[in-house]
Amino acid sequence: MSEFKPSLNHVSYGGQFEVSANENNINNECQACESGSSNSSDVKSTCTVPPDFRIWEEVGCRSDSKPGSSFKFRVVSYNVLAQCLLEYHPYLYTGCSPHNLKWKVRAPRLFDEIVELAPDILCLQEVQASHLESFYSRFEQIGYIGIFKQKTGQREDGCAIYYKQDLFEKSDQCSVEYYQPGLPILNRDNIGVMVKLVPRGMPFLPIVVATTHLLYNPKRTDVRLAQLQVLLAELDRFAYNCREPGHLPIILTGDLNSTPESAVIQLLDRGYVSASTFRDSSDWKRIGVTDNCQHLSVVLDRLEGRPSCFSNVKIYNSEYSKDVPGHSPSPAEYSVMFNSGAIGHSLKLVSAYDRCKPDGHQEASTFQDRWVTVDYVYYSYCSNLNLLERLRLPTAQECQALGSLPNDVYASDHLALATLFELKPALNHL
Ligand code: KL2
Repeated sequence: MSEFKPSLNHVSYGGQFEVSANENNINNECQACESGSSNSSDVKSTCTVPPDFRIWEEVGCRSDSKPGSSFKFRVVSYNVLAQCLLEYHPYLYTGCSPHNLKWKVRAPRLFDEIVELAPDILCLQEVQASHLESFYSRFEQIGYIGIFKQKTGQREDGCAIYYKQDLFEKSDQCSVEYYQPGLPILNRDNIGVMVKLVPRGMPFLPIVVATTHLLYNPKRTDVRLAQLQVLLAELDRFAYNCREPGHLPIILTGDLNSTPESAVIQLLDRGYVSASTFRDSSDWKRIGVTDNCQHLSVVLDRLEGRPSCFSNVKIYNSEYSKDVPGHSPSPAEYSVMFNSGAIGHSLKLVSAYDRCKPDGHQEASTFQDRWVTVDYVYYSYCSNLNLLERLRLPTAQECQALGSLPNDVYASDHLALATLFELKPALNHL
């Protein structure tokens, strides 16, 4: 697809960073830093982060694999706060030291924060397109390959996925535009991006990694749910393994701008949500996306044993829209698939984070009127993929110690999510 930027690995880094040791320090101890305010008085940091604020915690079952028989990799998802958005909404950051808001200060801190997390796959939201060459190419210089998809319309930021070149080979990629002309519920410029990665040394077990940044407007859960529906339909198609029918292991990350109790998260967690008030079925018939978050053409092709990679996908600007003669089902004939009053999906996803600690305290990844979780890592609940560890998220209460984000420890207004996965060969590949 034309808007899909080419791989960034050939873009040379041309940015300049004035990195002082102070700016570079991302340890959990806050340093006093100089205020950039006009009176240039020294402002002592108000952020006192406890040492166990963000520790790696073991999750569920430990690896029972023999050494060498499984593949372990880290996935990070991070909304890095586009500088242009920070500057469009300065009223959101009045509690921050002006020094901590400068891109010149935030960029090297973001870099160090991410390097410290050592992701093998890095999913980013709010990547400013104009910073790709001057900043993000630094990741290519240290061994990552990146793909980037800019939001549509006049939006200056987008989502990117970087992966370690020595660990993975990309076999396919796909971007998803949620904007669908003539559909009021899909009239916003958000996007998603996904990539099929083959671990080197485990070529028989590709994984699909997707990331997205859904609409912010707190009143428009209906739009976010519709955006997710389109993303899930594309994931269902993209992650399907025609050779061994079923989906490849999926890792879906992003800033969903949705709290755990929202309809968006209910759909992901439970696999269905009641949605009669959110839908106009004629819109969905027009783009051929069913109540089960699948392309109608893909469903019918699979039922009839045709490879769904050639299905006649109807969404606007799909990289996979194909005009396949004779393969164009009429949604009118399948009304029942668009009028059930509920939305479901069959991808069997589970969240890497619990959102609620065992003692009942809620986790938080950002501040939106209150400390809340809006960032997620989901993964396929399947025998091949295991979650081993995650970087602990603080509780909303613990976040009080952060003051306002970005601060002198965390360079964005979100906290990064970080996970360690293990991929094991299926029984028939042992
Ligand atoms: O919530 V965000 O920040 O994931 O951290 O996603 C959006 C918001 C991002 C992209 O649209 O820009 C921020 N008030 C507060 N924040 C806003 C607003 C707004 N009116 N509009 C956009 N954003």
